[in-house]
Amino acid sequence: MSDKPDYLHDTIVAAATPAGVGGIGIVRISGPDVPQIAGKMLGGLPPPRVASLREFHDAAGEPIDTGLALYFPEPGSFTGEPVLELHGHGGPVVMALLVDAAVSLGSRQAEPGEFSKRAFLNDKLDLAQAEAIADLIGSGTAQAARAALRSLSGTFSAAVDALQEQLIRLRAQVEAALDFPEEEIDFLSDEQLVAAIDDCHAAFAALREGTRAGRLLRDGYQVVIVGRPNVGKSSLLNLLSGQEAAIVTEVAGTTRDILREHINLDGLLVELIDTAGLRENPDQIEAEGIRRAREAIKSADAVLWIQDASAKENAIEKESLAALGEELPANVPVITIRNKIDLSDENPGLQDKRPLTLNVSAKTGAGTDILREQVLKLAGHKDLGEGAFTARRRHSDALGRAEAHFQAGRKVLEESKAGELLAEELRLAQEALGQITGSFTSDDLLGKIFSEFCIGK
Ligand SMILES: Nc1nc2c(ncn2[C@@H]2O[C@H](COP(=O)(O)OP(=O)(O)OP(=O)(O)O)[C@@H](O)[C@H]2O)c(=O)[nH]1
Ligand SMILES: [Mg+2]
Repeated sequence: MSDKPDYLHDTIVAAATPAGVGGIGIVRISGPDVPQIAGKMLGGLPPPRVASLREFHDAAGEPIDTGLALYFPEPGSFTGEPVLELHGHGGPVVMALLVDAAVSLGSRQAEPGEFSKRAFLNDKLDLAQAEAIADLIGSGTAQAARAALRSLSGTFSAAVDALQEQLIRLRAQVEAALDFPEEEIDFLSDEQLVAAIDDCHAAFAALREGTRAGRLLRDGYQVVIVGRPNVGKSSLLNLLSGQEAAIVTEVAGTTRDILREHINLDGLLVELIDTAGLRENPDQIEAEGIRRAREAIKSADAVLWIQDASAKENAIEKESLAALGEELPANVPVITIRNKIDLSDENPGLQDKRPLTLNVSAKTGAGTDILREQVLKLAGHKDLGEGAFTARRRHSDALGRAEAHFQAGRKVLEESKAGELLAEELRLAQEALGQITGSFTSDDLLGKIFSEFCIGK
């Protein structure tokens, strides 16, 4: 009897290429029944890791297609199990017939992410690496793709493991001292221990920063454009995205729904969100648009508050700015944009004012380079060069929990010299950190992570 979970004893199949029509479509089969299925569908197992031209048959022996068959024996395959890939002609019917044939010969349809999950369960990848596969496939910029590839090759996991090692050594030091309870231990006079704590502190900070940057690369930066009607919100969106994405007219209340455009700012993926102008007494449709604008603000990373520089300082505008200010989540940065300076005849650029204020013209483009720079600055986006990796919210949350335990342990040591409590907090920190790479995980967590993958991954 093997100690593998039951679901690793069956064989799974799915199309690995997207649904639709293409020159080639690939069906992937993984599990112990691969040799037997290959016997029926191909007349025998092809030689390992060599492309072999074969006729593909269904369970009744009828030909379905002719193509290349690739066989990867265990454990040197992606999943760690015997894997067979059938490269046929890329049509949806051909793919469905191949999958059906494999199913009637004893395999079952794979669940979303199940190939990657098996790779994880068979120790071919850790959890952060498995997630990086999905991130590489879904990456929105070339930088994000390179960073995801680094996560996939283990750069991020290695940084997590290194911190994990540091925590283990520190805990061993503390526990070794606790083994002599008859002596009064003054941990804080132990220079080595204090230095080890400081090192862990610095390592947490470095990993936190790397993870933050990694999330930015993966998830991008969300910027919401808000303001009163007709101030030029949609014009600015069009200018920044380089296309006529939003309708622009001189009618106040043109935009009624939320419009999203992705732009690439020096490698940073930015999602620009244009919204309905905020005003009093809107009609029913506008009111819904305004409600959506307020929703968008809640989850934004930054807000561009647009004003019309050519309009007279107006009391309503001042009031609504104050009202909006109240509504903004405290930690969302706002740039005030004074638009239409071509009409007011002012100079473009940053104004000596708080909050951050910028003069632009969406018509002439004046000042918009500085706007791009400011958004990059707010996002804290730097070219991270060769070190960057991608990370997810799940990772930064786990890292945050680990750091909180570490800091709590540090505090009890400083305040009450309680070595036992430090050791316990370090154990909890280790456990939280282990959730990133999957050395500590529950079935629920695995189910949740892999269910977000597509079928066939
Ligand atoms: N002269 C000048 N006109 C501008 C500028 N920006 C926008 N406009 C004009 O202002 C009018 C309103 O622009 P929009 O981009 O539709 O404004 P909006 O804020 O999206 O308006 P709503 O969707 O109605 O809330 C249009 O006639 C634009 O051509 C600018 O910088 N200079
Ligand atoms: Mg608009």
